[in-house]
Amino acid sequence: MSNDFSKEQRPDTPHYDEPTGGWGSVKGMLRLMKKERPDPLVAETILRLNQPEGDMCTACAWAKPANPSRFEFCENGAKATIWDLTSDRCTPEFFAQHSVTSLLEWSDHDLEMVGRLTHPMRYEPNTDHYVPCSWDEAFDLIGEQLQRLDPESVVFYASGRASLETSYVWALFARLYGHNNLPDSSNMCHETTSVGLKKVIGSSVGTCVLDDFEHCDMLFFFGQNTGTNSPRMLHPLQEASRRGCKVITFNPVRERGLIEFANPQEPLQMLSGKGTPISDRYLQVKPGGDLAVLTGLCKHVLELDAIQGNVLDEEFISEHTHGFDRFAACMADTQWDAIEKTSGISCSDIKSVAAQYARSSRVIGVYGMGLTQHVHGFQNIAMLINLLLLRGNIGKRGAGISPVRGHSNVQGQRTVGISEKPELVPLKQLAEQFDFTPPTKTGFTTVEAAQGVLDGRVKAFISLGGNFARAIPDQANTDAAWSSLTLNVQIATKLNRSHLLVGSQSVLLPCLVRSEEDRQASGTQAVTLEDSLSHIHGSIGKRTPASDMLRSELSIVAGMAKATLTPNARVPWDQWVGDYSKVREQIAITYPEEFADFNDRMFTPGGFYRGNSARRREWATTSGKAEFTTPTTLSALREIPATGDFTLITLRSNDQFNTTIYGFSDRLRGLDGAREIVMMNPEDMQRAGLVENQKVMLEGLADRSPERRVINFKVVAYDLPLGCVGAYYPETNALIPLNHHDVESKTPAYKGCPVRVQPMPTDGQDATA
Ligand SMILES: Nc1nc2c(c(=O)[nH]1)N[C@H]1C(S)=C(S)[C@@H](COP(=O)(O)OP(=O)(O)OC[C@H]3O[C@@H](n4cnc5c(=O)[nH]c(N)nc54)[C@H](O)[C@@H]3O)O[C@H]1N2
Ligand SMILES: Nc1nc2c(c(=O)[nH]1)N[C@H]1C(S)=C(S)[C@@H](COP(=O)(O)OP(=O)(O)OC[C@H]3O[C@@H](n4cnc5c(=O)[nH]c(N)nc54)[C@H](O)[C@@H]3O)O[C@H]1N2
Ligand SMILES: [Mo]
Repeated sequence: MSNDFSKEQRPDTPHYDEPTGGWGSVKGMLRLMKKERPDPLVAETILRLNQPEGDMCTACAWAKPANPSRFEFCENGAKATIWDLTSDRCTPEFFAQHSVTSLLEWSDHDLEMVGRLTHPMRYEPNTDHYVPCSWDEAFDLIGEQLQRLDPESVVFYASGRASLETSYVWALFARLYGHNNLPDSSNMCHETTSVGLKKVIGSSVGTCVLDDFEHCDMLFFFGQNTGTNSPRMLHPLQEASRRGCKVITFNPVRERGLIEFANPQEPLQMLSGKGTPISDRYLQVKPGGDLAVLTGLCKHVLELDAIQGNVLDEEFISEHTHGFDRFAACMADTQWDAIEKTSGISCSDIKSVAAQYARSSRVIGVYGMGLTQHVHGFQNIAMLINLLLLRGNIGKRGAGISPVRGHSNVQGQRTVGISEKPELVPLKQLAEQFDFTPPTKTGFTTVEAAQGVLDGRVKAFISLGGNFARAIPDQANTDAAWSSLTLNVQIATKLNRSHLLVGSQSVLLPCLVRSEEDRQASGTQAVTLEDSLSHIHGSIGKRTPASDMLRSELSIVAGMAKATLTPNARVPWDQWVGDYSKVREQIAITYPEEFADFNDRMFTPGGFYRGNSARRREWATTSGKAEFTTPTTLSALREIPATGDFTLITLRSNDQFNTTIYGFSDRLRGLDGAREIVMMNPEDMQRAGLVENQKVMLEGLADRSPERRVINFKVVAYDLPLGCVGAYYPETNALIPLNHHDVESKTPAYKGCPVRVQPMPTDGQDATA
């Protein structure tokens, strides 16, 4: 199935006709305000979001421009802030009322709705309740346990929000203690990027900056849902579209944000309700079919060059790349019928996009989870790079590769040392700087950490934010294994399921959020983070903390480290907690190229750029050149399901931030009220004998031993390619086995899981999961 902008959404399926942004987004914010009754000063905080010397949004990682608009925030940034600054509290009294076992029955939404955690809590196995404890008690307990354990049996997981300062001391603590088990939420999203781009262009992050978005004449969007997941990016897209830049989108779902956007900051658009069209072509590729599309695009670019000449940037190819001949031969050998069949896009559509590409001189390739979360995610990214390399679209103004990162500091966490891959970290420098011998053994990725919990190799799990147990694949099977942990420590803001999967000892440590004032010995502290376009920004919180007992993430990490490690004069934890600029000094020593004069530059409007070798056309790859990669398959899926079965893509709604569920309205997809739904093409429904609202169970087929099922999901007719079903994450994570991941980077293949959809036996009454 393919369609371009002129084709409307299938009329027989639910959809949303309004542009993204507009009044709908204002209503979305107001609804949450009513529910959370946040700190009355929340409006002031929202207005400071992403402003120079303001508060850097905790939602997505999109760039913060040097000249921000008066309102440099979006619906989701505002929602994240309201969620953080709620007036509800999750207190010791709450925990006295509810046992841990009873809380396990609560939904993700209801757990977080209890409110902000207020006190450090320790699990009491005899009563099955969390009970309050002092910070010293918590740190002593953690230190005592960690000293007893083999460091290699301990995992330090980080969700991508914590600041550069906290992340740096977190990774240092792990290495001083003796392991590289530093998985990060990035292992579940853009690890494919970190591994893939590093291999093919020698830089693990994107090459674009905001200026490129102002000068490109064509933009590709592969599997990234801008309207929901990085809405502020719609501003440069709107500008680009108005300039006449062509936007071509490949996505199985017609996402509103990539179709039309009404800027809430433009009164005319708000009054007329008419937005700016974003995508010139919108092609509903089959899941995993991007590899075939990209093969078709490259093939036709090569064909056009053979016919009319001057299409390839031959000078760039010969001077800067390696592997062209083999790659070009493979493209020539691939047949169009296989490309059409695997992608679901017609040869003529692919050829016309390729012709547009051949006419454009500055092209950016943007992508998200639709490329990274696949078994052949690496090849997806390598193929997009191949397409860009053919016309020299890396390292020139207005061109490049632009992965859109997830959490607000996920990219930065990797930059300052949170990595399970020791070869990416300047261990020699750390050894000198802190006078110790850093561990050199490769640590666990996210799936290896989860596997370690399952098979008992992991004895202690320390979590800097996040909701690991709910975010990983194979949730139902892994849940049971957590109880065999010796220690589960969770640094968090709100209660979630990962806190309830208690081990012999479990500790819940409540921390400040970024918008709260962080007062330490030397006064109010600022923190820093890195955005998707590799710019570093300072951020200062001003709100009164949710409780007097809260501590900053940095001081919690330092507290645990002090209780665990033997003292080291080079690591003055108390001084660092008292004044974060001292940590930034250490970061600048470890990473002089990126962070020289860190303290002086941290409030540069628009952030300071940490540089990128590929952008300078210096290729830190094995061959010293940018690599053309010859693909080995046309589909990013491990297998195309047999007739009658489906490929499941797991989706985020417009009313969630990962496992944080704000509400039940997926407005931009025209869906409302429920999350346990499965979206299906009406023709597929008919063939399977299913009707709208029918209750079904989904069985994961990637590995059927043990059986992986979810039950009582409701069928919703939706405009999807044939053979593809969509359902929300994390409700369907139980269907995906841990070993179903990108071959190279181990990023879970959350966008390509084979499933069977079957009616519930008797409307759900007798089924067991
Ligand atoms: N509001 C909000 N913002 C967020 C988040 C959130 O949950 N809520 N999460 C944050 C995080 S951590 C991340 S990593 C990012 C994620 O942001 P995105 O990268 O946008 O990730 P997803 O929404 O999971 O999926 C993106 C798109 O991929 C499409 N897709 C699925 N399979 C395929 C495929 O095979 N090919 C193609 N071409 N497309 C496909 C889906 O239809 C969807 O539109 O967003 C961040 N921002
Ligand atoms: N099926 C499927 N699974 C997926 C995905 C998918 O697309 N499909 N996406 C994957 C991706 S891209 C990601 S990034 C992961 C997300 O995985 P995680 O990053 O582990 O999960 P989050 O839902 O972002 O974590 C939410 C929790 O973080 C805590 N928190 C919030 N703010 C703060 C803070 O400032 N400090 C601290 N210490 N804690 C805080 C709160 O307690 C909250 O409950 O999920 C992955 N799982
Ligand atoms: Mo992510």
